[in-house]
Amino acid sequence: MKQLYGYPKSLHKIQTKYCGGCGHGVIHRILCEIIDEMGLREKTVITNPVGCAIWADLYFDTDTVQPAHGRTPAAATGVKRILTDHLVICYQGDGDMAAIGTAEMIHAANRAEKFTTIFVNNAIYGMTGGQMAPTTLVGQKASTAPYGRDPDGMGYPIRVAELLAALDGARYIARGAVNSAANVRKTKNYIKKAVQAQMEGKGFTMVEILSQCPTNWSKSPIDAVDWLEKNMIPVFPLGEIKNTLAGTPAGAEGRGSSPGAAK
Ligand SMILES: Cc1ncc(C[n+]2csc(CCOP(=O)(O)OP(=O)(O)O)c2C)c(N)n1
Ligand SMILES: [Mg+2]
Repeated sequence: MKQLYGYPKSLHKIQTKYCGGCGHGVIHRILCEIIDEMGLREKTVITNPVGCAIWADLYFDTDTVQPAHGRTPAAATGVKRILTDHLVICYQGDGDMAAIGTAEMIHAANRAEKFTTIFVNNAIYGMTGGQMAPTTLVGQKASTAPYGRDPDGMGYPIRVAELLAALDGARYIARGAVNSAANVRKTKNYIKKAVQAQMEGKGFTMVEILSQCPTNWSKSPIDAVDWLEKNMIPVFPLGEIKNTLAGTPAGAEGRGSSPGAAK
């Protein structure tokens, strides 16, 4: 009982600032459960994004860093390279990661930086009032796409997990969702695998998480979880997209102990 309904030690017991039905709070919770289960609270640094999770340091009872918009992978790189035995979590939204921070994310993954990215894909800029994000679905309305996203001129939703999986430095890439209890459990397992891989010194790890934003989707929390299931999952399929944790990283063959080879 205590395990189910108690508070993880790594999560501050404060009133949430997130809107009703928002997925960020659930994601914070499962991340904190993992940090507690692995006994890593005193060794964790979380780099917050600019976005709705900018207040993450209010919730996480761990060390945190607040970099500029999209620059969390650069900050996480610096922290992890100095504190090599620490768990470093790079927490980002879709605007933060896949728009303004595209360069940082791609190069951090390509350099096989040994931190774990939690990428919260709610298909919208939540904090700033519902502008179109790189992950907004075709036809989905946003304040900057009032008639829906039209690929002619606005492009297509970016599948970040698949994009990063193409890079040799990325060792573990998975996509989960927090729209149902079953998906929350699976997502927690993905994060746990990524965290374990990081603590074993493997290369870049990322879990993309499809997450509800009822406020900016103009939906009730119940309708939002249904909408995610019916509309987002077909575009962003769930599961492990890449897992080279057991074997030799693709592209690393023959490079021996070259500093470029992802471990
Ligand atoms: C340099 C800079 N440009 C723009 C902004 C405005 N801004 C704040 S949050 C945000 C987008 C956040 O969206 P996302 O990363 O998807 O996070 P969410 O709120 O949806 O969780 C933007 C554009 C900013 N704070 N700094
Ligand atoms: Mg977003």
